Amino acid sequence: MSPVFIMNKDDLILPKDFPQLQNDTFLRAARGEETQHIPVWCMRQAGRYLPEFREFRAGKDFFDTCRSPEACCELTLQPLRRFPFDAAIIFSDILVIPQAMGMDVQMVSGKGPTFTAPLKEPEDLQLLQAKVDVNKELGYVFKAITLTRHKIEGKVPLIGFTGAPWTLMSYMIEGGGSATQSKAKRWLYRHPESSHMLLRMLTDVIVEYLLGQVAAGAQALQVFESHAGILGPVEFKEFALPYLRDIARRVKDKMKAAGNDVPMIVFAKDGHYALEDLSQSNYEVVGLDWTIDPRSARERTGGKVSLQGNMDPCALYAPKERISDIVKKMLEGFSTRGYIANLGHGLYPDMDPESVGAFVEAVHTHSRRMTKQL
Ligand code: 1CP
Repeated sequence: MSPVFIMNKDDLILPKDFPQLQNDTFLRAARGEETQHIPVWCMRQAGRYLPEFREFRAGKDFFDTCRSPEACCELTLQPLRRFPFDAAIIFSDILVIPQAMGMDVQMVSGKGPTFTAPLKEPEDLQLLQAKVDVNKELGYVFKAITLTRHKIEGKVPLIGFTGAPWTLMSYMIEGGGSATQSKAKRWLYRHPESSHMLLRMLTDVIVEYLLGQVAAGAQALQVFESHAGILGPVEFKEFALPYLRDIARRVKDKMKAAGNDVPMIVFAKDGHYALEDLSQSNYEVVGLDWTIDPRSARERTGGKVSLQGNMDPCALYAPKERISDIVKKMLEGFSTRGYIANLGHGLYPDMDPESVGAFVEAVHTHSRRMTKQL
């Protein structure tokens, strides 16, 4: 395993003595190497479907929790105590970046993330912090990653993450969740130059943020373009893809120079129209939502990348035996090499933890059988 380094303020590279990794299945699959079983994790595996999560979070402000390294570490570890996941994802949120750029975001119960003053006009960009000192503003995430890397005791790799520029831009303009994203899309059509300016600002912060996460101990990175589906192929090519590519290229260049090149995953939800482009964007892994057929995803990506996904999260409402059948079909569709099992999006709060256990077990059991047959 390659050693992990941390850069201090003067860019000196110091080794960090994390516990030895015991299960590298996820990292091997991300790089397209052979594995004895298919690795599995779930988006939102740290979440409200777990009673211990609800109990821990009760009465605490969401972003206060995000700012506490100890709380993030505990919430990241909770799902690992229950299920034999092959990777963990650091507990945090994509909206910490708009906060770092100076915007006020609150998590309102029953409503979700809410910006007190969303961006209204291009002039509002001047109110944003263009040069963000990520160590100062987001150092709490880096501390959470370093702490969790130690506390995870090398059981599985730890994934760091970020929101992608378009997805973050849409929240910053909409001021929260939205079905149509019409305020944000209005900018794309009415103010294309300012849109690009904002997307470039976000890209610069994201690159530094991801490098900081790797320096802190993240062993893989996932970029969430959760609002890809609201764009069409033309807008995606202009306002999302170039920034996703720029992020991967810049982060990869710097990681290689530092001798610690971790795999990167791009997850563009509902972006099936962009699958070919995404598979040629410098990411080792393309994450898929459930609207894509596994076999056609393999064909369209031409074996160039590993794939991750993509069971419909709602399939977890099915009886356990049915979950096992659905998983088996999915694994056969992707085949065992260069594949990481996951859901096509996050777990919902009303899901039964036992069904999540059945999902993980089905992936491990079926894939062990499949790899033995090869
Ligand atoms: O109080 C709570 O617990 C609120 C629920 C919750 C949780 C558990 C939110 C609010 N964020 C999170 C944690 C979170 N967010 C993680 C943790 C790690 C894990 O997955 O286990 C991650 C990776 C995210 C990323 C995130 N936040 C995304 C990208 C993934 C996706 O869902 O597409 C997005 C879009 C957000 C914004 C957000 N944060 C929370 C909510 C409810 C939302 C969506 C709001 C909306 O658009 O309606």
